[in-house]
Amino acid sequence: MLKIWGRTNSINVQKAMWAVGELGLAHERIDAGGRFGGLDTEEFAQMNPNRRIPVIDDEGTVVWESHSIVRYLAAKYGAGTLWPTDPGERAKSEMWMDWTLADLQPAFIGVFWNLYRTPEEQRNWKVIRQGIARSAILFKMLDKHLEDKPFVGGQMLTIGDIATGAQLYRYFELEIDRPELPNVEAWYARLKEREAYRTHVMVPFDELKGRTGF
Ligand SMILES: N[C@@H](CCC(=O)N[C@@H](CS)C(=O)NCC(=O)O)C(=O)O
Repeated sequence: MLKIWGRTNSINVQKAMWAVGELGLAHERIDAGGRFGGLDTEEFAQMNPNRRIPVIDDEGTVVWESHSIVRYLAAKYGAGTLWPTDPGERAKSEMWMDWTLADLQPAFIGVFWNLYRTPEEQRNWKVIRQGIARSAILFKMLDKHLEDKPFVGGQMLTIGDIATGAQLYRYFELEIDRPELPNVEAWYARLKEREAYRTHVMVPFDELKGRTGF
């Protein structure tokens, strides 16, 4: 059976679990990372030398890096749905996945870590302000992209939505300034209609407040 290692309040684990949920895959999730620990064992390093979650083992195929996991699961179990089979069509989603990894997530992570996970007296306000401003620019760009389509890759939910849409819950939950994002908000409302999104992404993260240890 498919096994997934990772705590439920990790955004990168959430992407893997959202894909598992959308694809309706039988699985076993094993708590790891954060207060559960387990990343410093030799067995874990054998699976992921980078010692991070998520990691999956699908009947002997081990994959780490959340976007690689989403791609693997979608390619294997979601051809024609999460995984557009035409390379050109799929590229429309893959661009946004890679953009999320390279631009959006790094911009917002500084805000989340400094504003939420760092104790108040240690917060770096320069990083917070810069991250909020950069996230606003990037979300405005995404908003423009979503002007004429319901999902990131076009008419259907795909791997692109999973990578990018996983960011929304925290972005909209934190008390920060945000620009007007009517199309992103409409997309967020569409994602919230999905059971797999509500179950695996809209996970309370209060346990992480003031915790920089992991
Ligand atoms: N680029 C990696 C990042 C993985 C990562 O940083 N995972 C974090 C959780 S979001 C982690 O393992 N933290 C250590 C811990 O939870 O103990 C991915 O997308 O999978």
